[in-house]
Amino acid sequence: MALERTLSIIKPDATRRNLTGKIAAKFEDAGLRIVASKRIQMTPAQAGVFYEVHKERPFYGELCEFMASGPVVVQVLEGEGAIAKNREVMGATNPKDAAPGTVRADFAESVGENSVHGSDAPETAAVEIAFFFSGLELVG
Ligand code: YYY
Ligand code: MG
Repeated sequence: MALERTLSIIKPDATRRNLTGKIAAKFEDAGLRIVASKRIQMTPAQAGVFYEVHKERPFYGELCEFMASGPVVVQVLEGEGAIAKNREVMGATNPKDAAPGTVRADFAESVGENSVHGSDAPETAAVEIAFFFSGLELVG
């Protein structure tokens, strides 16, 4: 398996409930290394650019408002097969379907406010990492 990097976002519902450390610990416990991390707050327009792939979906407006509703912690996670491993640690999009012990099973409030984002493929990981971080900010 290849050494990969993936983009993770700890979403506003989770930062609001002070869960940043508990969620980051799950990444580290799974063998993922946090090689970049920052806490920011997006505008709805910035969130709209990030989630542009979903712009035709009925939940797009709500999703952008939610992502801008409070601070988020954006992180780059590195490890063997990091993209799939992170998706495993996150659990299914809808917390009702998420496997026990995953971030979304333990912490997510609903399908919309589901605590974490994670890139879904090498191509999207590269685009999403570059959206938030410059090369100088990535320290392996
Ligand atoms: O990658 P992942 O976050 O697991 O799900 P996506 O299908 O990419 O959807 C992105 C984001 O949109 C999801 O995390 C919550 C929101 N969303 C929603 O509010 N309602 C849905 N039915 C599907 C997704
Ligand atoms: Mg997705």
